[in-house]
Amino acid sequence: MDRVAADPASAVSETRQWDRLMEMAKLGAIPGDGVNRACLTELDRQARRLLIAWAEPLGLTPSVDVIGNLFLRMEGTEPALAPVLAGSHMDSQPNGGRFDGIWGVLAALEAVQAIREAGMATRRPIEIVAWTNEEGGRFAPGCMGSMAYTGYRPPDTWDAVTDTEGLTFGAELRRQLEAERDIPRRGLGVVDGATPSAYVEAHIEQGPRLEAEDLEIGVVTGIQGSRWFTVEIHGRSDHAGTTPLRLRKDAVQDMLRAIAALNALMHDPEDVLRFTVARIEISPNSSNSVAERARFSIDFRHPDRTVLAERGDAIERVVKGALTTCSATVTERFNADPITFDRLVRDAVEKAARAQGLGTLRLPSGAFHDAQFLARVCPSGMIFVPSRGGVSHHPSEYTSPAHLAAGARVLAGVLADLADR
Ligand code: HGY
Ligand code: MN
Ligand code: MN
Repeated sequence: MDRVAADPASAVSETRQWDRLMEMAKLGAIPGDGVNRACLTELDRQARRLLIAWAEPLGLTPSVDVIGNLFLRMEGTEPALAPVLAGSHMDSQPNGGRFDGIWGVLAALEAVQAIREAGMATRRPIEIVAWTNEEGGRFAPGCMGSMAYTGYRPPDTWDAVTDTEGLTFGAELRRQLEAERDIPRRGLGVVDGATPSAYVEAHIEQGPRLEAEDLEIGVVTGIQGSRWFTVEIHGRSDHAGTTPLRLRKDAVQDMLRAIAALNALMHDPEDVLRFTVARIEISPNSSNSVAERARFSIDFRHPDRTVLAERGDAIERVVKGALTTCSATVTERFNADPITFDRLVRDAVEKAARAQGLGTLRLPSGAFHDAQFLARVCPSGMIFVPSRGGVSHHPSEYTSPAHLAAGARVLAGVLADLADR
């Protein structure tokens, strides 16, 4: 077919993409149009099988690596060339929406299908990827699949991490790999010498800016840094009725003092810094026994690596300085530097959006993504589409079929462009 005439964007189907998204949203559906589909669960495995069932008839070949990242490869005319990678994650938050992550995977499928239906054969192979455990909701931290794939952390780093049922990541990963033993295995990306030529991730904005400025496409300039910690306060369990306060080692009371001190450390009048405590576990968690242990999560983010270093490194000192009767252990779980995306992909996104006559906005991402780690090993970038009301990590998360189709059209144009360079 005449290559000039081939226009993959015009072969993108809004309906097909939307129908697939709604089909996927049934797997883990929760009230309010939400989704709860944690990584390495039966629901996750059903979603992966559904994706493969849509991809194989297109001639895409599935494979899985040692940490469960799932790949669907469309061969290029020059198979030996490094592939262009496109995708996102399929796992959701426990009280999540129908679009976070999964749209990026289905947009990649839609874009590759459109490239084929436009009769294009790209030089480079294109691989669609679904990363393992981007959210970190069931097993903290997030981005385990992309951190392992890029060599940022060894794949067995998190084997002993447990979920709220006490199941370990390592055991649940082995269960998943066993359940998918029929899917061909592959090496671990960059670690095993297979660095992609570029990576593109389509994702909902999860913020208000595109909608507020009535623009369809976000050309993502970079991602702010994130640091996650677990703080464990150790006290002593006592009888709530008989133990005088002066004799108590109350882990909850000291936790409150520690969080108040951290709020002071993290105070930012410009409201750029993000500090969140959202997961608290108390033991023995009984109303008439003084708490002997209080464990809480810290999610700390900022675009400036100096702020991340200075305030993040002060957390342990500030926590321990706030305690009156208990002791504490502070463990860092996740540390992702702020990154700036490469001009190559950024400009390709801008060019593809302009070719569609779409309005673009250059903006950084407040959320982290697997692209944050791919950016360390190859030219990477992201395409945002508007989120209604800027809402995400909530069942009411919504992006219109038209905006999602526009995003897939841009992704198709970017992939066709990069896969021919
Ligand atoms: O937490 C994040 O930034 C991502 O949405 N998982
Ligand atoms: Mn996401
Ligand atoms: Mn998310």
